[in-house]
Amino acid sequence: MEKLKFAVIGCGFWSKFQIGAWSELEGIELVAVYNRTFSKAQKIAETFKVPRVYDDPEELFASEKLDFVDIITDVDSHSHFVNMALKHGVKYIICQKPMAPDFETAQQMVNACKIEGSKLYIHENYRWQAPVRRFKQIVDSGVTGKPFKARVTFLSGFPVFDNQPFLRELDHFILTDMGSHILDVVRYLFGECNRLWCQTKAINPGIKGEDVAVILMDMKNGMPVYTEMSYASIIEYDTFSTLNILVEGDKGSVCLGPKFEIRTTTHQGTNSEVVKFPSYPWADPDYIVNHESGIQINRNILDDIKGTGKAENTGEDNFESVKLVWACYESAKTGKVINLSSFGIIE
Ligand code: 89Y
Repeated sequence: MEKLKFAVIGCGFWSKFQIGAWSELEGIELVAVYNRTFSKAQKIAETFKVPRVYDDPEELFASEKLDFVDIITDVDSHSHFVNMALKHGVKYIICQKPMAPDFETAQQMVNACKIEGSKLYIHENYRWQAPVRRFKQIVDSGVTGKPFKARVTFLSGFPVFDNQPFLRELDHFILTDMGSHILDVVRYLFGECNRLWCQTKAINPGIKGEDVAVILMDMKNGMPVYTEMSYASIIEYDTFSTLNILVEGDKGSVCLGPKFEIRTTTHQGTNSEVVKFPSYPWADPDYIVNHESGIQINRNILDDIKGTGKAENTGEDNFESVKLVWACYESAKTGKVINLSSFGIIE
C-alpha cells in the first residue's frame, strides 16, 4: 500500500515532538513543512529529512497532494489554517489543542468541516497518556466497585512560558491551555457533565490570563468531580506534565499519584504499580509522558483515516470538551452554576 502523504503547518516548539511522534509510525510520509519564518521550517526539515519547505501556506496546499495535514500553530491561527486546508480540498485535518481561542470559532471550525465533508481531528493527547489509560482500565475493571466521586488535579510551577512565550499573552490561559486537557480526561473517565461551577484566579503578574482554576462538576452518571489546575503552585510533587487522579468507589479507591504510581486500595489492602513507557531521542524528558502519548493519539487518528479504527478525538467529540472550558469561564465570570444542556445554544 502506498504511504499516506502529509504536511505540517507550523514549525514552532511543539512541532519537533509531534513530528517525532509521527516518525514512530509506519505507512506515512511527511512531504512538506510550512512556517512563516523560512529558517525555522528549514531546520525542522533538516532534522526530520522532509523534502520540501514553504513559507507560503497557500503555495504548499496548491503544490502538494496531501492525504492529511497536521496543523501545529498557535491557537489564534488554527481556524485560518483549517479553512485554508478546506479550500484546497484536504479531506483529513488534524489540529492541535485547544481547538480555538473562543467558543464561537470552535463551533465554526466544526461546522465548516462538516459542510465541506472533511474530517477534523483535535490533537488532544492527555487521555492517551500511559498512566491515564492504565488508570481507566483499573477503574473499569470494577475492582474498586462503582465510582461515587473523583478528584482530578494538575498543580505545577513548571516554567511553561520559557518554552511557549505566547501563553503569556493569552487573555484566557489555564482553562484553554490545561483545562482543555483536564476536562477532556474527565469526560474520558466519567462521561458527560450536567452542570458545573468554576472559580479562577490570576496569581502570576507576568501573564495576561488566569493561571488557577477550581471546578466542581455534577456528572450525568451522578458523580461529583472536583477538578483543580494551577501554574502558580509551589509544591513538593509538581504534576507537570500529567495529572493526579483519585477515584473512590463503593469497594475501594484508585489513586494516580506522583512518579506515575497507581495505588489501588480495597479492604484487602493497597496494591501499587508504577506505569512504565518508553523514552525517545526526540522527546523532552520534562514532557516525556506527554510526548509519548503523541504516538498513541497519532496512531488512533491514522487508523481512522485508513478506515481500520475509530478516532476518539474527532472535532465533534472535542467540541464537548471545548464547551466545558467556556462554561467554566462563564461560571467564573457570573458566579453562577452553568447547566450544560442549555450552554452555547444560540437562540
Ligand atoms: O499542552 C500543555 C502541555 O501539557 O504541554 C504544553 C502545554 O501547552 C503547556 O501547558
